[in-house]
Amino acid sequence: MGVVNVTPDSFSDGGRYLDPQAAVEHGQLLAEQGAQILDVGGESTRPGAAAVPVDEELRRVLPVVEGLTATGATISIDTSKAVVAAAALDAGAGYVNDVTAFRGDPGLAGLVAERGVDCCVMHMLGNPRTMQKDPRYDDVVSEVKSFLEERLAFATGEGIAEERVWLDPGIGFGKTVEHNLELLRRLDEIVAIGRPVVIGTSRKSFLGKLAGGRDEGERLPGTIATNVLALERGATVFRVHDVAQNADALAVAAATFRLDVGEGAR
Ligand code: HH2
Repeated sequence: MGVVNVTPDSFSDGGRYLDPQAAVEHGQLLAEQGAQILDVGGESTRPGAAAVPVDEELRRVLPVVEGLTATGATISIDTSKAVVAAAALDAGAGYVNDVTAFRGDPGLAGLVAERGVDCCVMHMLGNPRTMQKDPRYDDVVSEVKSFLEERLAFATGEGIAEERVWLDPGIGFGKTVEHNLELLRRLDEIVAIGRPVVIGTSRKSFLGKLAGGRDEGERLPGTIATNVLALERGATVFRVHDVAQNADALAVAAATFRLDVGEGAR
């Protein structure tokens, strides 16, 4: 899954693809590099990010969803708003990625059910404005697992077919460095829920801290290390900014583990 951030303030590439044409070209490049899904988002979720009004989010993402759909790409819309998701699905998106796991907008789960599309529900402690302020768990893995099981039950209760739901432990969303590492170390426990697991470590700050203080552009080696470990523990979707390098690393790792990484992977 390649990240296409149409935002001025995303933590690692804010402002680079705010122009729709630049975002479409970037998405096309990621698809050529091996991304099977392009995750288009118009609202940053970085700690402390400002909320984006619906009209502005629509203005950012719709031309990009339309432009990338025209190239034949599979599009995921990274939003928590039902109005934005509905417009993106109308414009050709086929997948909804909601970092609030259907807690942000009461209409979103029903929309996903009605349209019969795939969705990703992610764990987050609190909200982006508060989540990194002293997050605490008794056992981060069992608490994230219980949350995802509860959200899966909620989604199916809203009429979404279970086979349409993917799960994401939400690396960096209300987690310390040690919480992120524990989730990666014991990712098999999340995989055991029985749904595909999405993992999003790409360029995140814990990788910079662990490598002695690397900034966003220098976190690719750490990203690859975590993705290879997550693959070995059963993750199947890797949300990344640097598709070419992650795809190569995952292809080699998958061949070594004798895993089938699916059609389109090199
Ligand atoms: N991480 C980000 C955004 N959306 N969705 C899922 N399912 N999993 C993630 O880990 C995830 C996500 C944050 O990364 P990015 O989009 O690059 O940054 P920003 O939120 O600042 O735009």
